[in-house]
Amino acid sequence: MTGWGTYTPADGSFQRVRYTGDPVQLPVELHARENGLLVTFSGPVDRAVAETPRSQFAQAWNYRYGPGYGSQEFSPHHPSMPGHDPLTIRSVTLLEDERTLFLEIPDLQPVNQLHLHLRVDASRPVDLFATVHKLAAPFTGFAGYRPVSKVVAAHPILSDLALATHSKPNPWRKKLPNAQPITLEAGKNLTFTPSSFEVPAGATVELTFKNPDVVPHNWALIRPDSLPRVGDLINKIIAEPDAVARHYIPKSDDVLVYSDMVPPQDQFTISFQAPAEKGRYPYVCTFPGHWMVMNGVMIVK
Ligand SMILES: [Cu+2]
Repeated sequence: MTGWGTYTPADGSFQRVRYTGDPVQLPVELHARENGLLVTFSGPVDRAVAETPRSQFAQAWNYRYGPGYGSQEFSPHHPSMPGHDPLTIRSVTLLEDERTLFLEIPDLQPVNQLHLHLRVDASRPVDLFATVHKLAAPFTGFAGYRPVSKVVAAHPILSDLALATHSKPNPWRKKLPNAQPITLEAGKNLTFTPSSFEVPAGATVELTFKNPDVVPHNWALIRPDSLPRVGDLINKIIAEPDAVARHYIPKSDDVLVYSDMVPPQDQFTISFQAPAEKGRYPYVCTFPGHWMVMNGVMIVK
């Protein structure tokens, strides 16, 4: 048992496992469904312990594929940020076989690493580590099932590959002469500060978007009256493997100008020509889930 992954000074080996006759409680099956996880144990599960949601814990993280060995652990929800995402377990149901638990986790998505810490009786909790490649159809065989419309995210490996092969430099990241400087910030509770500003038609604008928040945001200018259309595309974008590489910018003619996704405590400057046509041009953060509240308006006068 020396070599890769250990620091033992001498050779050793694992000789024999003998069943002592003592009760064992081990997970023997795991199935990922769109609305949660089915976990089957080798022996009967204590309903009172297992069905208490606080007995159970689930978290997830992703790795970055790269030329170096090893990877930091990244938040699946905020792909560029190190960290784990805890998963909310809405309910726990012990099925009729008294050995299978359904953990209802509406936010479950494909992830490189899923960690479950489960208590199913008075013995020691069980830790399970799995890679979730695909989600099967929702599990409906429990009281309280309610259908949810859900967009299943692209596999994290495909998103990583797209980052390495599809990333393009931002087309507006350049200096233009005689630009009117404008500074915007991500405010509290998914807002832009200011929530509107004016520019003369056709003016050259140098816009700096600052992000003092704790999650990533971006800034995208879109055509007048296109917010619902663009929002609909943003809602579906996590299913596209190159969404992260595209900074969550939807593929649409309605999007006129945009910044890259700006990590917390960072900023991004772009220069562009304001539209020649007067009007109210919405701007929006296209990070999934933000657009409905995180928007403002650039008034072209
Ligand atoms: Cu945002």
